[in-house]
Amino acid sequence: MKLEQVELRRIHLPLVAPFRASIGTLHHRDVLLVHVIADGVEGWGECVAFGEPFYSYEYTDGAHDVIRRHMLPLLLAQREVRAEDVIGILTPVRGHPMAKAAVEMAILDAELRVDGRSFGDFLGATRPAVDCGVSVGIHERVEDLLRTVEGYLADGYKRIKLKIEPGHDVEDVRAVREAFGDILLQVDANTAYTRTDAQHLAELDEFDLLLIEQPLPEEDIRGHAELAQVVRTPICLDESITSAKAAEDAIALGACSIVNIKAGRVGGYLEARRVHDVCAERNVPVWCGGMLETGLGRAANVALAALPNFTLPGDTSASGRYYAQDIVEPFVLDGGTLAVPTGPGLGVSPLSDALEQFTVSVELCR
Ligand code: OSB
Ligand code: MG
Repeated sequence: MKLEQVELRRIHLPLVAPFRASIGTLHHRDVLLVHVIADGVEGWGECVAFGEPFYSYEYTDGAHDVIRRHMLPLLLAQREVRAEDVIGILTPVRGHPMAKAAVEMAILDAELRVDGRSFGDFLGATRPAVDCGVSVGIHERVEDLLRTVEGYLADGYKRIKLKIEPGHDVEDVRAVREAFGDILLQVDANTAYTRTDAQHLAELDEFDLLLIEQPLPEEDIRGHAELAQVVRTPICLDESITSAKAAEDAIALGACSIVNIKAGRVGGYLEARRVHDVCAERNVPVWCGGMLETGLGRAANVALAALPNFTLPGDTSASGRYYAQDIVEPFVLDGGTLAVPTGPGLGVSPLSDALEQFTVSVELCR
């Protein structure tokens, strides 16, 4: 398709409650949306980078700048652009996977709308709905943590993930395990530990967690492999898995036995599908991570999570877990699951009133 026009729209969405992880606390999402017009149809992409570079080096202003100054000129110069060619066209730009993923997502959405095909169908979804988990931020007081978890279990979430960091780990997990019994439970450290914490992390083994996510720094593949020899809880990588190749290597080195897939982190939904395939070939289960997306990114994530090797519930929570008002029709939990959209492309479109309400700026590029 021929890219006719690209709009870079910034929105500011307040969260229903602050979300605290070892890397910092979020109070709102400062999101960049990529809105393309091509062959007379629209396409939407969501950049998952946060306002501050605390989870990844990418952050919203940086992604906006690199897309505007370095990516769009390459794409707008093409006579024809296909979604599967976007990453190749953008190879002169090093890194910036989240920015690239947002651009690819918008073009893929437009392309699929032209073809009348859904994201789920295109990616290879094999289920009409996906099991949902929820990621629970660090709470200063255990009583408050238990009240939050209780609420999510009442909502129907099928698995609880607790954010942990030194000082908020073993006792928090013990309290949740004691209060709620045999629930599916896992933890995410967002790189908060070091190799010398191996014995401490082994104290989590008694709680039969599904997995411990990204305990060590993202570069420390060898450290994770060594840790896997000391702890019995399966190690899952998030930040370290930047591509299908990285997943292949981490698995071969024994650094993880489960993988969290986030399309933004690996440079798009096409690469995310390759990560899924690499893991499936090696019998490594995957699950769909989240970046507190709006309903646009959520639609694509739910489609991805419907692929066959997504055998663990994902961080694909309902819109209401994040936002009082989403920018598309809200995703609502049904028996602990979210339905995979079936309409063309993402199968959802922004609600113009909500979009305008939260828009901070709009920039037109052509
Ligand atoms: O590591 O998965 C993560 C939120 C912010 C930064 C990093 C992470 C998270 C989550 C939330 O765990 C997942 C979600 O509900 O979207
Ligand atoms: Mg994580």
